[in-house]
Amino acid sequence: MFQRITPILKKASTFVLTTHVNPDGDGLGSEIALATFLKSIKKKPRIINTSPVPKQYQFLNYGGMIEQYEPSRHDKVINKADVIFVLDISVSKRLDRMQSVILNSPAVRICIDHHLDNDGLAKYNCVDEKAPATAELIYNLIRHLKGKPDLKIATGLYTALITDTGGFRFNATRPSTMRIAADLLEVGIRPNEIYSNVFEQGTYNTMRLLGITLNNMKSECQGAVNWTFLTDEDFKNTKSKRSDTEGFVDYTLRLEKSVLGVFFYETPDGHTKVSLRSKGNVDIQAFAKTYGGGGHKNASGITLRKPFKPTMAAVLRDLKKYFNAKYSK
Ligand SMILES: [Mn+2]
Repeated sequence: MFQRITPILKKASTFVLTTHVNPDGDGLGSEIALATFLKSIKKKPRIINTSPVPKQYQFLNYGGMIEQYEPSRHDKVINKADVIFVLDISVSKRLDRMQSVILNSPAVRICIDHHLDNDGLAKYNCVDEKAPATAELIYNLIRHLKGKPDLKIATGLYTALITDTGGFRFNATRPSTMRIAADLLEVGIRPNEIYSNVFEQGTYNTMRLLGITLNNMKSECQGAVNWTFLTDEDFKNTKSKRSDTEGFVDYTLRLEKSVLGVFFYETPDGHTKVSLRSKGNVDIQAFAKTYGGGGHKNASGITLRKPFKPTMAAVLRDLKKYFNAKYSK
């Protein structure tokens, strides 16, 4: 997979790395790891993202290496880059505000990703949809280029692995994931510190918001489908941000019979965001696709520019129909 891009990388000197809107541990950890490696081989990488770095990932932002996109500051950089790496996505709309400048840049675009959808945004695609995290591919690329992870690289990759595998508990976790993690431990990372940086940064307000989320939970289809929601008012009352809800959707799968969980929230402009999770063979990516969303078989998302309450009701109605037709005995 990396054979074709190796000569391009060797020749190039300036790089732009980016990831999806509302970046997660995998997107950010992969960026930091790859940029740090590129610097070590005397290349000039810049990390430019459409969204800011969430608080719990600030520890990865060494020396403010991760920049937030501002057209006046970055359009030139993006247009002059030799190579643009798009990490952890292969659909251009998830580049959000950066979509047009990236698609119009003469740079060679390379996607490194593990998602199923691909709209041909890049000339070169290093995509392994069986990989549990983009970081696994970044690790393999660094190894392919005869690099060795240092502490920074290892911290980025380990953060990416534990966030995208849910602490190595998701089904996509495979032997190679554990071998990579073992190698990163040998570099000297501290797993407890990384875990604490990512998962133990809650605030009193986030806990109140989680309380509302749990209180709103409804169980349907004999307990197989569980869903919950947060309105704009809930965010205002708890002085919380949308990014504070990371991981909330996972609670919908914690009920004993639950195989499909949904978390809805109202966006600041009154629209609808849907996060879907499932267990085993329940494919929620296929459902998300019918609404223009995407992701993985067991973890997908949909954004709908439509008013919250009626849209939530419509999605739920269709989801129950979908579930009953395909999975109920
Ligand atoms: Mn990922």
